[in-house]
Amino acid sequence: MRATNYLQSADVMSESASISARTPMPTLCYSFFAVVLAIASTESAFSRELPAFPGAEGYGAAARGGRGGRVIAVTNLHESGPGSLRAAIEAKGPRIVVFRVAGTIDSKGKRFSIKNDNITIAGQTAPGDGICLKGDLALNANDVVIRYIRVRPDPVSREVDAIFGRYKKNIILDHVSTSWSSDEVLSVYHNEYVTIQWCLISEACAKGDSGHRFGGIWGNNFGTYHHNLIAHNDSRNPRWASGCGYNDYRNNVIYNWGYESCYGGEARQKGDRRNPLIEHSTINMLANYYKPGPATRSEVKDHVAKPSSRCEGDSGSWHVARNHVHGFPKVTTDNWLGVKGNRFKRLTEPWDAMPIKQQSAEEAYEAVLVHAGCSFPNRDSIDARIVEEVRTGTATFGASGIITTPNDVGGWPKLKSAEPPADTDEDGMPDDWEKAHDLNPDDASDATEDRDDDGYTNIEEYVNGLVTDAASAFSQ
Ligand SMILES: [Ca+2]
Ligand SMILES: [Ca+2]
Ligand SMILES: [Ca+2]
Ligand SMILES: [Ca+2]
Repeated sequence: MRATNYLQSADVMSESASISARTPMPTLCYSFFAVVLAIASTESAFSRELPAFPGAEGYGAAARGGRGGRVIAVTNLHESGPGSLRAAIEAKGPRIVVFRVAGTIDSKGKRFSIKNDNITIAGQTAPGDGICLKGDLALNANDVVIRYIRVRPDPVSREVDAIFGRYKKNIILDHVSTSWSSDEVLSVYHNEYVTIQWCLISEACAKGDSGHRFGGIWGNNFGTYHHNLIAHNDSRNPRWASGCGYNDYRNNVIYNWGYESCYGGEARQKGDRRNPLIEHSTINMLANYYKPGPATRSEVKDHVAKPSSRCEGDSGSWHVARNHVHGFPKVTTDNWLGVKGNRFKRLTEPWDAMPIKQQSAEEAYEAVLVHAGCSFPNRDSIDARIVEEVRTGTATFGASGIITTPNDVGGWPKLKSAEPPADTDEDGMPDDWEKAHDLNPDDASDATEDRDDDGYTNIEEYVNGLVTDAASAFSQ
């Protein structure tokens, strides 16, 4: 099923084409149409059909991010001010954020909030050990592309989700590591056209001694979630939002949930503010890998999901198949045995979602453990430990892996910085890379040009080329 906004340009074009075919027109008018068609076609290729980056998959993949906008370099780790991440985030207009420094950026308890549309945050450009935000990040904008950062807030200051976003569209999160919230770790729901891929969602903390140690609320009308690792959270792994629309969840790894794996997915949201309302939840959960751990209560170890409804007619529609439930061969063979309760409608076939490069649950388990999270240039000690715990079926800290504060696991790891590559004209592309690609290291205007006319601007080619396309890595 294709989303309507992918089709707008095509619809306009076919309408124009049929008018021009039916109606004899003077040459001048025809040329005008040809130009309009050419522009419409370029616009379509540039903004909607081109993936945000090679390896971007699913409904958020067409997010434009900061393409064509200015390059803003983060040059220090300050909480705010010139050269800070906050200044880059709060800037207006399309922008591609690159990093000339690595380390932990302490927000001093003040939320990082993206309020202006069209931003790409290219964490993979950071030298050394890369970037960690010690603070929470809100996505209050459209066309957002975020790659290769860590978001680990201090949950003591107030109730926080590491990443939160609602009511927007065209968002893709790729290789982002999140942890240590006091509500959910990563909650992105009631948006449209969203992909969350190759992210690591772990170690929800508590507000005080008890409370919400939750993975996330997910569910966006046309949402894709694949190859994420969700580990060491009590529940909401994830919680599907009420009235979440069409969602496709594949090839994720879920480890060491506490008292519930996944639930939710009611048809309607109470007090829904969206217009038009979305009054269904239609959910595919395919080829995911469930591995209960030491914190997983015995009565929920075989739970793939426990769908919710609040009243008659409030059930969502679920298709659940080909998931592997570690230690439960019967549930692995017949996944419906792991879908608990009766508050759902069973879909015998998945809804027709945009395809991804799909693997079996067992293959996805291996790929996720290698690639998920902020794995370039290397994982930090938090993610490295969590991946090892998943692999060995263990937990090191807290109550069998369920923790209360970041102090339980040693807090924010030290991230080494390093000298960034020389970039004389400060356009985000290093001198050496520019020379190797016939660009001008003394002219910043070439960053937004497209030397090979493939739709990706030169600066995008530089930032995309730094990292492996994880999907291609396993499909070759
Ligand atoms: Ca929340
Ligand atoms: Ca340059
Ligand atoms: Ca240049
Ligand atoms: Ca190009």
